[in-house]
Amino acid sequence: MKLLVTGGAGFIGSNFVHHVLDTTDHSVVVLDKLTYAGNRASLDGLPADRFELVVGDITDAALVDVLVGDADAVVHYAAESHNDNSLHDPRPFLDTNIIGTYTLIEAARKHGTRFHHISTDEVYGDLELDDPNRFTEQTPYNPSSPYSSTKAGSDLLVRAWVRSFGLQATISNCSNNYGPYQHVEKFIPRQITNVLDGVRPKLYGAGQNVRDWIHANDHSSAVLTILDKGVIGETYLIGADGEQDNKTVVETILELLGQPRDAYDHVTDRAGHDLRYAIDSTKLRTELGWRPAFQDFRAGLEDTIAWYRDHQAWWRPQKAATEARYQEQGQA
Ligand code: NAD
Ligand code: TDX
Repeated sequence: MKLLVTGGAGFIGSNFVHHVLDTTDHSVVVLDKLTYAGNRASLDGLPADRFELVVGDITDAALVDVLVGDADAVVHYAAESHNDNSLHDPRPFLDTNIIGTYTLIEAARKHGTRFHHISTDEVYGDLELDDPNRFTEQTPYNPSSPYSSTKAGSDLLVRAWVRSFGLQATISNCSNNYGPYQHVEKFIPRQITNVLDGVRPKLYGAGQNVRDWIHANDHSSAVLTILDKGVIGETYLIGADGEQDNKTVVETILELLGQPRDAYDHVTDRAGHDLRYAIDSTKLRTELGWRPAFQDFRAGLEDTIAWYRDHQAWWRPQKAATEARYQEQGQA
């Protein structure tokens, strides 16, 4: 198959492109605007006969029409993805996440192209710490931030296009990813690179918030499984039973880097900060037979720390500007 991967120069998209080219015969065209979050270097060394990068915007209807018409399937990762940014400047989230998704599904409908929409568990809002339930495909939408509300909006557009226009689409909602190529604005890379720079990690509020961590490779294998065996019109939740509170994650990073476990600072909490996410991925496991390969979060974190230690040329150019932005926002 020839896959069009939007946002393939970002964190999860680039991991997916590497995974596809390593494990299948598919060829890949990436459409990416190379915003501050996109990085050409994340796609270095890929085979030129099976891979192409097109720099462009998913809201560019003429360009999207040509690329979607040329592809066997679209995997749509491109998004504005950072909650903190969405609280300070929501507009790009509306443009890319809503209008960009609309532009893509209009082209996919016109050409009859198979479409897979990548989304997040944040569309479901948050859970209490002691809630015995986790999110399922039946959980009502209840997003909290400008970011998650635009992701929820994009999911609903895809569902409506399936029902009203017969769009050949599936949707997946995944929990928090970690692994190589993640921008240093995000929680885990921010803290790893802070410690490597001799700066104390920054924990929002008391650090009791829980995230359900999954390795980016497991997200990729789940998306390939859905592309292969998913039922058109269905939504699949992707998660690997990786719940951890933020305080424990920071303490583990410090320990793995040989620092005292309490060598971090508390900073101003995020407005509207979701307390806990937790995914029940039973449907994906039982109906499509998917299993995560990374079950040991501490070992996955150790590998991720090693990657950031060994790839300073990849992240250093972004670090100072990212921390300056956090300084302005009072979260440094
Ligand atoms: P990211 O910010 O690292 O990458 C986003 C990519 O999209 C970048 O390469 C950027 O240049 C590109 N992009 C942004 N606007 C564009 C536009 N208008 N046109 C073309 N390209 C554009 O994001 P990520 O963390 O890799 O997330 C990828 C997708 O996965 C998003 O849809 C996000 O909602 C979803 N998701 C992320 C997580 C997570 O933990 N990071 C979890 C679940 C779902
Ligand atoms: O410096 C920090 N300190 C801190 O305590 C940062 C950057 C974050 N945090 C907290 C906030 C969250 O509870 O860590 C947790 C994770 O934060 P982020 O990395 O910003 O991720 P989150 O807001 O949970 O959203 C992520 O997962 C779901 C992705 O960014 C989204 O794109 C995805 O949809």
